Amino acid sequence: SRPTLAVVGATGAVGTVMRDILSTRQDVWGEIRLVASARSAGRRLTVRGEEVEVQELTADVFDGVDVAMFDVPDEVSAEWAPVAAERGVVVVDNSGAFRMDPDVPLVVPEVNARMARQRPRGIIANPNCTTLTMVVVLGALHAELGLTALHAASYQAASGAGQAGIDTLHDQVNKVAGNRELGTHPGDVRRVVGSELGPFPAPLALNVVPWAGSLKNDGWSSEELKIRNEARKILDLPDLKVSATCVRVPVVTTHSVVMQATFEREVSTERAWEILRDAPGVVLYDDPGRGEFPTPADVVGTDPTWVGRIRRALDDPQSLELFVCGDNLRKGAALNTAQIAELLAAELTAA
Ligand code: 11C
Repeated sequence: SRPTLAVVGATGAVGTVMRDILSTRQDVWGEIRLVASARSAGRRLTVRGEEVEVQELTADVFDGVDVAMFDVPDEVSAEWAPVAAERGVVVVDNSGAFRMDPDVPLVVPEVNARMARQRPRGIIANPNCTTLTMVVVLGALHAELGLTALHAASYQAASGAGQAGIDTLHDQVNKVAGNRELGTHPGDVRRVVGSELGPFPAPLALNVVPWAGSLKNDGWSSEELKIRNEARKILDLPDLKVSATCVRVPVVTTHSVVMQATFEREVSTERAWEILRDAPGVVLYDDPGRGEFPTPADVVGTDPTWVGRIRRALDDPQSLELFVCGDNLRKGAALNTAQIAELLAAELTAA
């Protein structure tokens, strides 16, 4: 019989995209159970065209469940993923709680699907959305060329900060819309936006904010360290040189990243095109003469990572410059989680 799936955190920004993905991908599931906090329990939500009542997150909700996808805050995953795992459920967790645990694989099916089979804690982690925006392209290039260093600058969408991020950006855009003066100086959005900054440390409408996550040692943000640690683990390159700067931009959904990737040997733009044209999960869209390069407006709502603006560095024949875009709620979160869960469903059905 088909495995039973629980979706924990079914009502958030990622949970909503998850229900859409489960309704449109090939259906490998028997029962799908929707689970959320007590506040949302009892709501009726649609998945696969059917209304399902949301159940409260309790230990008993996992009875009879084979696979559970978690999209909840770190502390909720830290508490509840082991509860589910103890009941024999395989958990695919999208929080940061377990990603760097050596007994928890961090899986991106296009790059390291085989790691999903080694899960001593019964938990598989899903990477951060900014890591996911980069790593499918990096994985394909690394397999052929040997990656030695990565410099990255992100242009992250508001929805990376969840529904509160989306709402804050829309509210601020409403405030600045049509207001060409914007205070004494043209573009002085802070005066118009006021103090309602939501989850961001500065106004986001008509602005860019070089910050995501929390402050860690020596001025690094948690998001920048996640990129480094997670890329190293997924690519199985524990000593990879990585430095990143994470920036929030006034885009609703789809993260973009500028990457400078350095390899063991000389590279060419043509070789990179050749590799990326055939890479699973990647769309090569790179013809600036015809205005062809990815932008969030084109990429939002799609599954692959899009890559363009590929150039060999003028001063280093071993380095490439690239621009990638990926829908942070799809491949960056719900889709990758669903892909991992599908690997498990195939394993369970074959057993
Ligand atoms: C953001 N990438 O855009 C973050 C959100 O570790 O899963 C996801 C945080 C995480 O704000």
